[in-house]
Amino acid sequence: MTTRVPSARQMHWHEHPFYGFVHFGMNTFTDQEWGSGGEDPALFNPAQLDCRQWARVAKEVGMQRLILTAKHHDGFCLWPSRWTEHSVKHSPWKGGRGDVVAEFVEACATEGIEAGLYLSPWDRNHGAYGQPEYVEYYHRQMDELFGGAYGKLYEIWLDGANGGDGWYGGANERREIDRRTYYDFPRIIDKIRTLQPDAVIFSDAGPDIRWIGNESGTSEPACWGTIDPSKIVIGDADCSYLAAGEEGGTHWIPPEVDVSIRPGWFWHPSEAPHSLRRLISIWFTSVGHGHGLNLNIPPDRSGLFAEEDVLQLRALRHAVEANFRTDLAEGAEIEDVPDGPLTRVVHLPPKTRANCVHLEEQVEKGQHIAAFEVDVRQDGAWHRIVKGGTVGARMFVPFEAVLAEALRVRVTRAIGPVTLSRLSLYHAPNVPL
Ligand code: FUL
Repeated sequence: MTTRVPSARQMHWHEHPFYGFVHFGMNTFTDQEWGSGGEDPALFNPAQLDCRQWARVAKEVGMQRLILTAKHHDGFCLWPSRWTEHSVKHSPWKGGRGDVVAEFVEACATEGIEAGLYLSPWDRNHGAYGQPEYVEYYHRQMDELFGGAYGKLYEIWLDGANGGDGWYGGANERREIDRRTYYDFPRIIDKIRTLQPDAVIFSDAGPDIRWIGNESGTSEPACWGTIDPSKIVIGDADCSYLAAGEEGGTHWIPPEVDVSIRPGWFWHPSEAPHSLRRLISIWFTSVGHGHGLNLNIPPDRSGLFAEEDVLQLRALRHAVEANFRTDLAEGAEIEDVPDGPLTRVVHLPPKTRANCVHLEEQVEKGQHIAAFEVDVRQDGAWHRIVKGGTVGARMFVPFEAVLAEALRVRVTRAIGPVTLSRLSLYHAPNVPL
């Protein structure tokens, strides 16, 4: 079996590329991004917490999945872990008898979306952080969360961040770990595979999906789903390698674009959601480039998605729907002409107005297109409008609107047999130009 094509688990993920991150926890109440770990659990008190609202909104706007920060770097656990006192069980929320993770997975199941969890390896609360004992603690927490008590999970998000200083049981010091060896990621990944075989595992290096290399929602138009994971140290990755992938890389580990709808990952009273224009642009450089879009919506202190965030999500959904309602290539005469690895012509009604082409390769058979060009024919003459790089699972290419009588896609370089399984054309009202 070749490792250069998607597994069934990865294909499922490719088919559902839009999902949401939920950064929620102690930081929501302390107005921080990275809590030190010494925060008082008494501060956690979301008076109206309603995971059903999160799941309902996600479902309504077309997200397939939500991923909750069960534990962020500050170590505060949103479930009553047996292995620490730094959790919801010492908070006033529900008199210390609540379990946000349980409510979250149940809400996702009720709304018919998939649940995933983030469990930060870096823990600024734990006194043994940096010692082998902490790694065993992390394993016990994986057993609690992934071992079946919370049901089936669909994505496990392994964070690479490791900033050094923290509270660490009151020591208040800087602790360095060896990023290559301390966590023993292969052992962590084996455990997740055993406990949650259907979950895609995210980290800088996969094994299922990789980081795109930035948190701003952007990506390059040329990008390979393949990389060589042995070249990556989780938490110390070469971001440009992650962004480009590797032509002929050894393993299919496509990128996830993770980005927040607001400047921060956690909710802050002074921040507002990004403009619709920015969100549309993020959509094009994530879903539109064949990657996953993990769009973070941070619940506020009441425990709900903020109304202004919900309005932006709905606006994004409507903008995307309006863009791709009518495929101008549907029903058109398609002709393959013998020129290069593949040249396909779409004959259109005269003066068809278009500004976006949508291509897909059948990645089950491998990603092979390395360069392509799009031309239009006007009054009998061909004009090039776009030069592209890779195609992969999905590639939306926006361009200045043109009037055309035919459109031609020419694959100019390929590293294997070309299968253009989709060629659609739109006149999209919301393109980022
Ligand atoms: C990073 C973390 O340091 C941020 O706080 C956030 O959780 C982001 C998704 O991942 O590594």
